[in-house]
Amino acid sequence: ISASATFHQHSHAEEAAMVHHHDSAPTNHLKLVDWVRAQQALLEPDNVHWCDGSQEEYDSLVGDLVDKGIMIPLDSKLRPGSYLTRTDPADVARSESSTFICSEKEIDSGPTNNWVDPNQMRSELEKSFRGSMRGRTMYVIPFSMGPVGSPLARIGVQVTDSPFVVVNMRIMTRIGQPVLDVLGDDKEFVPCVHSVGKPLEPGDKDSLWPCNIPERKVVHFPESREIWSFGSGYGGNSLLGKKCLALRIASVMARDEGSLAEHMLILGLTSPAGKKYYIAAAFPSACGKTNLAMMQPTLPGWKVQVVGDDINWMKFNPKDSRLYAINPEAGFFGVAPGTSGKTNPNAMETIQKNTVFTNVALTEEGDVWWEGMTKRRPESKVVNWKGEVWDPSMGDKGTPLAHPNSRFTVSVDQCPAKDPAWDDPNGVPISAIIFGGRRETTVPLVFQTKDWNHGVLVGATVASEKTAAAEGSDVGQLRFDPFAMLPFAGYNMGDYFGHWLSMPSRVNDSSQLPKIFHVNWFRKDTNGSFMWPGFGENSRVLKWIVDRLEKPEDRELFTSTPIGYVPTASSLDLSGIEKEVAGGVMEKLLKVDAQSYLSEVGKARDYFKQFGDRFPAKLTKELDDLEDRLKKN
Ligand code: GTP
Ligand code: SPV
Ligand code: MN
Repeated sequence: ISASATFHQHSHAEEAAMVHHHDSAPTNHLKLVDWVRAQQALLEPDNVHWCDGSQEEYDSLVGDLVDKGIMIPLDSKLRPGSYLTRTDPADVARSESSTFICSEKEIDSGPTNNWVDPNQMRSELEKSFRGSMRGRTMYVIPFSMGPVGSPLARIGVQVTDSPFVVVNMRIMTRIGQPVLDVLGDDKEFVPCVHSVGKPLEPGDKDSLWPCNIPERKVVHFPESREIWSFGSGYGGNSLLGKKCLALRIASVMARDEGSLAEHMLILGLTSPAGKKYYIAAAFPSACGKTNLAMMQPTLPGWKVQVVGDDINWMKFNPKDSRLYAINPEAGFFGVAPGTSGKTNPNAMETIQKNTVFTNVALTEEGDVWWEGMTKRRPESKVVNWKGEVWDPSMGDKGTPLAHPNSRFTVSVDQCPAKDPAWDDPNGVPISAIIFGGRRETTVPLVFQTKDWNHGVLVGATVASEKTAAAEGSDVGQLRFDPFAMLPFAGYNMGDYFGHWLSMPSRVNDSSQLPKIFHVNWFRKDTNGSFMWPGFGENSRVLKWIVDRLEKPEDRELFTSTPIGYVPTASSLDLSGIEKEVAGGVMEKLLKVDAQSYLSEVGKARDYFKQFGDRFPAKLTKELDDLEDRLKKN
């Protein structure tokens, strides 16, 4: 770790305090021990607790949180080992406006990230963090992103003053002693500092969800590979292994190493003939990754198994030129609303026990409820996500009982559809990459790109209607979200496009490159209803993708259009849903309207201007070629 990991110079009094604080660190890693001591001196916690990751430790933390009323136990028969937590109503989603990439040069953070000069940011952090853990315990969480000891895994160490964060980190990542063992005496780790930002002075009463919204900031130093998060306890802002390390910092590491760190699910797809394919897919937040990764296909004979539902690290193997992927996480932090036995039965089974729910509603029976879990609201009293009682006589009024970004935290291990190779330390070979977003109009159900570079253009032009996964009043508005990485790329997005374009030059046999597709489950009709049934029915699209992989020469399967290869009406297996998509629905879902697409090209051109000379010329050429094809159409 660079010296900058400890921006704080110790005073004599603090040095003395450190000597007296002879906490027994369960490691001989001197840099780690030093770093923890430095954080202790800065943050001034009452105690330091090194997490061993054991069940006893988990149970004891949960016990305390239950005693304090922070975690509400659910009915032990209906939902054993499960809890509900309500956050502060102002701390319910990722806060993109307070997320920073503090590279040494502003240009390296790029136009799509917030940037503050690192020196200035360090002094702001110093002000916020100094003494911020007073009256609290500092937990030290060694964690591995990826199977412990895997050549593809990376290690982080997070200090936090939130026991709730420790509980969630234990579900979402691999933590504790086994990680310290791999770290040995001198292996590298990413230092992660998190504080809810609410020190307690003697006599202060703690709140159920301490946070500090006015001073909230989630800060990344890409060169020294550090993460500092202040003032929020919400998932993506506080579980620092997830978006902060596994995407923002890991994307920078991947750039430097020639690999990829992506906001993608990974699924294993088995055809009726028994052939298995691994597929990765990037959709923006709350646009269907968890649902696709856990899908129960409605097409007979097909099977989907989940490797990961949110983050994907990929690297080419020089031996076979194939792209191998691991899921760096060990849990799901999934969107609750819309999850039901009909839409996602595998998720429903996964969250039957040992699950932490955040900001969902609580029923009279002591179970959870959210919009879309059942067709109608419960027949009896419910406590909504804010802790207010609602009863059926009060009617619907359009205010949801669960927050639209309410979530469940649960381990992958509990998922009945987990892939046998989900935690294979060597990863799984990817055959296809899918991009997608929420698009009411214009974008067809599915198309295949012409080649890798065209695929990169399609990734770079992903646009999606905003969801509740990020704060803001602009839910539903269309925004560009390149590669679904807009909030997660840790460096200049123009360079990121260039990195993707460089992939073919990294393999000996470019015929092994994954094929690139784009999907859209979210087309709407004039009444505002979804035109495509989605969820398990998306297996029909996966089948077409496999057909394209297996029979690239089969002319019956596709029409060549300016935007790429679109299925012919007869090449999609619609058996059983013919009625649902009758009356011209399929024609609309598969139509490529050159005029609408030309307007997309214009918007993309404007959007790309901000990248200036960091924008790859190859991608400009791809865009020009697309425009030519559309004009000739
Ligand atoms: P993050 O965890 O935020 O990255 O989200 P995600 O991409 O994993 O999205 P998720 O699968 O949780 O889905 C988000 C919302 O979209 C849920 O309310 C789903 O019910 C809904 N959804 C997912 N797939 C489909 C689909 O095929 N059709 C429709 N209409 N809705 C879908
Ligand atoms: C997302 O917003 O893409 C999530 C949830 O997966 S969070 O971990 O909060 O970022
Ligand atoms: Mn996500």
